[in-house]
Amino acid sequence: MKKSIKIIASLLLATGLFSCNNSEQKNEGNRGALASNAAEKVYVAPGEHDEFYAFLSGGYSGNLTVYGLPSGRMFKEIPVFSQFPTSGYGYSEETKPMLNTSHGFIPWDDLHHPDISQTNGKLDGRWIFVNGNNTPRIAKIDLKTFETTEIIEVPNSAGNHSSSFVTENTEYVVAGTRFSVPIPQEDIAIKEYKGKFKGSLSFISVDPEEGHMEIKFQLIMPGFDYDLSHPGRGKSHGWFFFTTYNTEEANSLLEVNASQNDKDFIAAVNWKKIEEYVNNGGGKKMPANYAHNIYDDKTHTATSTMKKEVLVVDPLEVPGAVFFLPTPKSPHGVDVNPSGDYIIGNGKLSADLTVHSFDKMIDAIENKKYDGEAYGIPILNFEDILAGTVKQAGLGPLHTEFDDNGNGYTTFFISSELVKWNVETREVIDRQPNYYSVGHVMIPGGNSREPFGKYAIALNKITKDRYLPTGPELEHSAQLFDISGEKMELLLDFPTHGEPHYAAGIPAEIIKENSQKIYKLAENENEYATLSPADARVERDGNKVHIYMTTIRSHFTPDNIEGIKVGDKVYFHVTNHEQDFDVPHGFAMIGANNAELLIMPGQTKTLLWEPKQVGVWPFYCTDFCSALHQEMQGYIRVSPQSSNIELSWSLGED
Ligand code: K7E
Ligand code: CUA
Repeated sequence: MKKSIKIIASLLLATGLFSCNNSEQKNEGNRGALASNAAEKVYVAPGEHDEFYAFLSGGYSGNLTVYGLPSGRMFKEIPVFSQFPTSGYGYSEETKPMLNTSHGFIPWDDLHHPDISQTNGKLDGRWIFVNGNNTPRIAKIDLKTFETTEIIEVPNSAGNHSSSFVTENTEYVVAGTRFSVPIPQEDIAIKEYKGKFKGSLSFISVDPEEGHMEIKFQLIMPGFDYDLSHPGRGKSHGWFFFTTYNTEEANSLLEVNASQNDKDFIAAVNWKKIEEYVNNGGGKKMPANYAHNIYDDKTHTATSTMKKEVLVVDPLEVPGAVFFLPTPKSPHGVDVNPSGDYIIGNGKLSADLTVHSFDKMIDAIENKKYDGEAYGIPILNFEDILAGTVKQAGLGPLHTEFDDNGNGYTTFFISSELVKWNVETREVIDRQPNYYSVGHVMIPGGNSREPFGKYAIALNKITKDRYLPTGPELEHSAQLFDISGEKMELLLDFPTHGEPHYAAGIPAEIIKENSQKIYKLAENENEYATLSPADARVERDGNKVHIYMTTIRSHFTPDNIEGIKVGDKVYFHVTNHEQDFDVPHGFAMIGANNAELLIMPGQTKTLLWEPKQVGVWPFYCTDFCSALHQEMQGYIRVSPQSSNIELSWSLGED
């Protein structure tokens, strides 16, 4: 019976039947006086600023987008895992190393979960961490410059989904395998999955000053699918919780075969205990191969280093560090409330929400209230750790976020609604439909000890008729709710870019004053910087030609260059001499096999061009920088390979 319910639910998920019902509910409660009230609440007058920043994951766009709340205005797309022609990220010579991996240059990923750095459980607004789901990586974005400054690849992992959440002092950012794999990788039959494939949970330490990431250790776990994770906080600080599905360890037809067990697990990891074990010499160094890419703000240049080993820990060697909490049914999100008392399992094939008690969990561990073990890891007895369930809250719970008044907000994908409930009493307080099929919900600070419970945004999977149609492909959609009252009030729909899974929000004042306006030219340490227009020049080194170029409104120095030959590799090292906020220059060269550059004031960037045809070829500035922007141009004369025309260039003095 239970089995068949699970299968029906999974069929619903697979076929998308649920969405038809939702279409009929549209535009409810959204008219007249109500609508003008809502409009006032989201209205940010021209020239005024929003109250919150919201960072939305871009899913398969590989990037992160920045919005304002409550207006829903998009401010920026920050390139992270994807090449981005708008700024030349991943195309310029300085930023190409950011996308290096053990598989070579990977210009894309699938970005799911942004999480902002914390100090004492509060958002500190220094960095935001995001995960690459496909080729397992974690990236760090500096919230001073809004630039990606570090990417670390995660070895022994596949489908880095339970990531990239931080502990309450940003001691660690974690990563967990969604797909278990042979560790180390080897050529074995897929049907040997059970018992042979393993999962890994990686704890990546973050330097408290500079933010540099290092893999401190990897826990090698049974071959389940580790779906999501969240840190303990307050009293449960020191623990980390990971959901699992496919505890059946099936290897095909997972939509049926991984839905057999009535309960899967939340893995509870006492990372402090393992940290101590590792600090005392525990664990085993294992050969590995993974990229660690760092962007330096002074040189404006990224470097990529291949790391050759990783420290792995067998959980059985650290008794008392890892336990399984049985949780119905194929839980997706695991969320910890602000006080750290409760661990919520969002069983995606269930109608109820499971709320585990941290105190009861500790008691069950101390008194060995076990219900068997899995690969030697104790399974705690379900009834002994359960605080209670939220009954019949909706269908298909995915994720829960919290406000600062003791309420949880859970998304229900199948019944397409956001449900507010009291964490202590587990009573449902309110429910609001989502248009359509909500995934995550985000409340600024909702994954910290101090949420800002004024707004929530629901991040929806299906858009259908919410906007003017744009052909078969529609952007996803977010819905902003006012959650300051007893009932949630829908204020605004706004389209998002890519597929937003999770998001992170923060009061604007925590970061806006620190936002950098320019790079100081005098501090530019780029190897190829030209700090004075008098030093602008062209140098040949075999078939490599280095052009040391400067820009200032509205001129390139040098502008006309002769003596370049077919087959040369021409490097344009462009230094922007502007020192005013918001005056970038662009640089584009006809026939370049990459993108333009957008060079910020005081910055140097390099474009590689390999001329293939004889002729005189123009370049120009791509950013409308002054009334004479159209005049910001120059020519390169390209001669045959055999020619002996001398290198020459004009400094534009005539
Ligand atoms: Cu639920 Cu990747 Cu967080 Cu999407 S995940 S919704
Ligand atoms: Cu410089 Cu347009």
